[in-house]
Amino acid sequence: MTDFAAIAAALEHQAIELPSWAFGNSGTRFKVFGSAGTPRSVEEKIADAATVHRFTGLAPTVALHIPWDRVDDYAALARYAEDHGIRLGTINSNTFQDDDYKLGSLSHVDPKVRQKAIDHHFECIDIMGETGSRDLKIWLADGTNYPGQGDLRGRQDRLAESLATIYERVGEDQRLVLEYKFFEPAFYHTDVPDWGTSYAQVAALGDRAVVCLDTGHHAPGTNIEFIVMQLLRLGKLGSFDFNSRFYADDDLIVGAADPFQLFRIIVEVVRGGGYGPDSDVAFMLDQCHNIEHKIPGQIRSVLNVQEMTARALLVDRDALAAAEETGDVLAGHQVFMDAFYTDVRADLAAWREERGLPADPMRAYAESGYQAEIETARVGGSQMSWT
Ligand code: PSV
Ligand code: MN
Ligand code: MN
Repeated sequence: MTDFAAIAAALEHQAIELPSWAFGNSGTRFKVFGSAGTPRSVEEKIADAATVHRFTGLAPTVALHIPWDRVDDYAALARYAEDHGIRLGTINSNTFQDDDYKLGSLSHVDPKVRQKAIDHHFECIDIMGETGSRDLKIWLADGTNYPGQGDLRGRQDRLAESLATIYERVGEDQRLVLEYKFFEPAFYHTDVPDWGTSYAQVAALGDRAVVCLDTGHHAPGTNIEFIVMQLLRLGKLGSFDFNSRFYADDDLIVGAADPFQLFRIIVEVVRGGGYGPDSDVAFMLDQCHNIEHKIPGQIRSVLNVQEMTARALLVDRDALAAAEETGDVLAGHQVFMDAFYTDVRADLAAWREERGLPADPMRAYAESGYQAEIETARVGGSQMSWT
């Protein structure tokens, strides 16, 4: 039995949620580039997400963002997704594109603004009831640009109160997932800047409140796998937003900037029980960019996650433990690096073929004609964009 054969079955459990916003036009603060074939409706975004799943078998759910993906009938939307072979997943709230939230949302000094933001989350929870979604994901743009602009402690207290009000509505089988980000759009301080703050806030709420770790939301040089270990240890790692970054929140293709970091992160996920049928840790992408085609960009990302998962599963745990126990620094390091350097691409291609999937999903997509089809069909109407 080859090493790969020993881990092949474990790969069956992999499911990576796609963000609906990855399929709309996106850009930078300088420009949003339009591109041919961009969805004009939520349904077209879902059809594109389903296409990623069809070619990879890795992305059975798609996350929605409200109000970008607001529709009249969510049950019908859920059926539409199912007809296309996928399901609706996490519901993301949005309190960063309304003038009322200029100085904050859930932490705002004005109770009327806080209530508006809370009501928006109630709407999201209602939607979750209709779509059958488990997770409400909250990322807040709340923060300040200047020392003296806001009372840091007061903002934290108001945030806690707002979150508690939202949490009361979260169903027994649902979760509140709080994402952190160290800066941007606020530049002096962010109200949920780091895993510790997110942890402190969700720990005060209860068992069904957990942390979302977006790999792009840390200062350069941060040891992200340590955070993964700690959150798993504390039972509070709810989900990942995978992407990669060279500088800040770049939202680039997963594993493009630092494949070794992705490996180290997934090694800790596996080590901490965050991978497999018994784990509640949700793998998601938060990758959207403006220069590559959206669908193959997502295909590339989910394949990169799968490839790194396979390599992480290949770590010889017994040999590693023995080396760690005996203080054999170089042996431990070698075990780790042997797994990282194992080329699993041919094995994964065979694994896919055995399951009726294309051996090379990137190529299969390129040859499928889907891109040309949507570029021809999707003319007129207004293309959807991130902002
Ligand atoms: C903003 O930084 C952000 O990229 C967060 O990572 C969210 O997950 C995403 O937007 C969607 O709201
Ligand atoms: Mn994110
Ligand atoms: Mn982000």
